[in-house]
Amino acid sequence: MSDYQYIKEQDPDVYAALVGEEERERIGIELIPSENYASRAVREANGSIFTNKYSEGYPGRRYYGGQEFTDAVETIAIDRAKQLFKAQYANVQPLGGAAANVAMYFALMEPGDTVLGMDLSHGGHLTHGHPTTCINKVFNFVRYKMKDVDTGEIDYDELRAVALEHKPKIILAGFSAYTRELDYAKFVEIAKEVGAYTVADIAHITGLIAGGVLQNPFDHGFDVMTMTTHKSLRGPRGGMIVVREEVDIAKRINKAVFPGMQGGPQMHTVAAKAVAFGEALHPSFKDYAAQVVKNAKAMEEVFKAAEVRLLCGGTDNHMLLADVYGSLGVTGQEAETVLDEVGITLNKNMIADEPRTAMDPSGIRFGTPALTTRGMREAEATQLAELMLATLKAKEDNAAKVQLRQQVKDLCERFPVPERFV
Ligand code: DSN
Repeated sequence: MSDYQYIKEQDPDVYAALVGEEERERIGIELIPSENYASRAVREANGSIFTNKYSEGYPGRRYYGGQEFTDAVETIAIDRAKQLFKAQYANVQPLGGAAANVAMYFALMEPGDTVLGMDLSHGGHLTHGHPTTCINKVFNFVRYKMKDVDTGEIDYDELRAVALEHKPKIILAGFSAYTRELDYAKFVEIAKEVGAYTVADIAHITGLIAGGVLQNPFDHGFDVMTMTTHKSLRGPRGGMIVVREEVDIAKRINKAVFPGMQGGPQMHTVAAKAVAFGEALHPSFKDYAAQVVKNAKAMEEVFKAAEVRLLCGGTDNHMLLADVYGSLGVTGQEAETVLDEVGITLNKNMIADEPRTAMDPSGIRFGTPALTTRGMREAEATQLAELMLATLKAKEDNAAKVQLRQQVKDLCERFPVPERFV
């Protein structure tokens, strides 16, 4: 537990919200696959004195004085990021994954140029050019999809055909709701044919790549990776861009982040990134990453045994997508709400070729990064999946839900959120 000594004395309203969130996280289980628990050390750095400092520019090239310590901490973050992702260059200043993607687009393209990315309804992300986003007014986005939504196989023939037709400047691999490994070599092969850059948005799977359980797109020749730092990597909320080897790309990325898009970097977050990257370089992080995937497989088995349809037929990573409406007659929104009632937090999600609406879709998306941080293994992941299914079946049964809430709480209390990972 944190003490929040000064906030408690000075601002009881904010104190109440902080304590409430601590308790919510303590007695409930977090299955949103993009969330995790940051260590106490990461949170100390994130709440540190660096929030006081302006430091526009990069280490050794700043616009204001007094930078000896900001330079030191940003250099540590950059060096560790390069080591984690086998990159020659890293920009640790993006405020989040969306900011990282927008900066990357402006670094590699001119307005009107084309990006070929995964369709949102098949697992892509808003920042991959959804019509509602600002970047969709600046760049042209074309799509590829899965060939078979029940195996997750990407339609690489379609991807190549769209690339040949539209001549994109960027071919983007990556997703926020997709559960299979990608054929990165194939992306590179097609990109070479049309003269496109290859970019992987690895926001969800950062920790799995850093921990060596999923492939690193750089090993297949990708040019750039964008990411968030707060998901499976267990860092502070933020973004990052890494470049495999080309100095010219790295220079353009740096200019696009600052002064192109952002002002002063948030050095407290950069310091927290440095701490988190140090934790991810620790040998124990490999075990964590491997366990995340094993736990997801354990949950997959329970859903499969219950004959609940899983998109992509299962998972290779940390997340699962279940068609709960098609299999159990419970909508994604109903599932999210009833699971919240028993202390299991996840999100409703559209399934591929969704027949319902975005606000009340057919699916749910859930994953294992946070529960694995609590030290849970296959037995607990299995138990949680069983509790989920029991809750979905007990939708209207208040007495059953009270019991299920207690079981979730008991499990959480057996596996408290750790303060330190190394
Ligand atoms: N909001 C993130 C997620 O949940 O996947 C992506 O931006």
